[in-house]
Amino acid sequence: MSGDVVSTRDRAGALFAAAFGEAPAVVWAAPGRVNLIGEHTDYNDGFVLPFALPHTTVAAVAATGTPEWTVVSELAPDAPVTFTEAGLAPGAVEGWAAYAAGIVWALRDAGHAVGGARIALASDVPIGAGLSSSAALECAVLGALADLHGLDVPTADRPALARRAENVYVGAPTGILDQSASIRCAEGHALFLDCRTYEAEQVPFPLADNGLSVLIIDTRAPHRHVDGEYAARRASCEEAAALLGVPALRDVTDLNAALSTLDDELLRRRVRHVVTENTRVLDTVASLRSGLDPVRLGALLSASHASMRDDYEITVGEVDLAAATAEKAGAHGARMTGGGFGGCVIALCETEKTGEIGEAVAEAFAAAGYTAPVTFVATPSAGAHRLA
Ligand code: GAF
Repeated sequence: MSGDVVSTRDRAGALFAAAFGEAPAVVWAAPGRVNLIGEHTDYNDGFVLPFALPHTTVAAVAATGTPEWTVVSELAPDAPVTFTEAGLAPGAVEGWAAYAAGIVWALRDAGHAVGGARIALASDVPIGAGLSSSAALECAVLGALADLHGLDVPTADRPALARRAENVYVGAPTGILDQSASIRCAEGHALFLDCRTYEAEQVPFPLADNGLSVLIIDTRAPHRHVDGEYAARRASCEEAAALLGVPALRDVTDLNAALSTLDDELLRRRVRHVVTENTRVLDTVASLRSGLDPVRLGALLSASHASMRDDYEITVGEVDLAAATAEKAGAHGARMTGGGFGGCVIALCETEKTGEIGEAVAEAFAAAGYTAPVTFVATPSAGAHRLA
């Protein structure tokens, strides 16, 4: 995982030239993300606090004169996927190319006259690790096509448009977190987002100035039943909100009263996670606004992990072991990031301890018979932007 945007850009350009025999007209990059805190709160109209990774997906594009789109990826350089207007019915294109087709569909559905295009994709965002590789792809293609065809798509509208591609075209019932992070994050900052109003604040996150690092531990745990479990969590939240008579769980103001209203123990646990997680996001933002207190932030991260493990039940053995081992080895706090059921853990560490903490996790994984994890340090990076 290099995070090297120049080489990703070069690879996208070379792939474009090899596939289409010309140079691209426009090139965009969009990053993956980690969510510092605020998990499964987005679809409850709540709060999230992601930051962008230095790892990006790059989309190199050029126009065609006909309403036809051809997408090629370095994952399958010899198997470009072509679709016409007929292929723009949601679900018509499947696999990785669906995320690009979904963007064309969503743009056209929103009334934008997107002409045909050739698109080449290269990426160094780890795939299937819960770091939003799909949102990075969507947001890179969106930026590139908007510039290529001179479309007036305000930046503030882009996350919702990309989310529609994922929800309606691809059919994944996600919230607004990933696309917002990929488009709206700023270097050196975390993005405090209100997922109801889409109001956002760039919160300074001066890790290096404080001798701190966020270590990302990709547990490489295979995602298990992800789609069904994610949809089930959403359904539980909607059911609980209806029983409580509120538009969304974000509107629960008295947790104890809400818990005593609900008979179902499972719904109580789900509600407790969402409500306390929203509070943890607000506490994290309040804390960061007055400087970076690693002990306070670490405690919030660890409390978030416990809530995901015990109340929301979205962790697996690998992520629990990674978080617990990182803490034991000296991290200020650690939590799973992203949708769950595998994926990555983030650990807030003194920079000089990142190596030993990573090694401790690797040793614990070996002892448990788990696949070796991959660790790297991520600095809060820029949101989607044009490269050429
Ligand atoms: C996934 C989804 F895509 C996001 O919308 C969000 O719900 C996240 O899981 C959990 O916080 O990344």
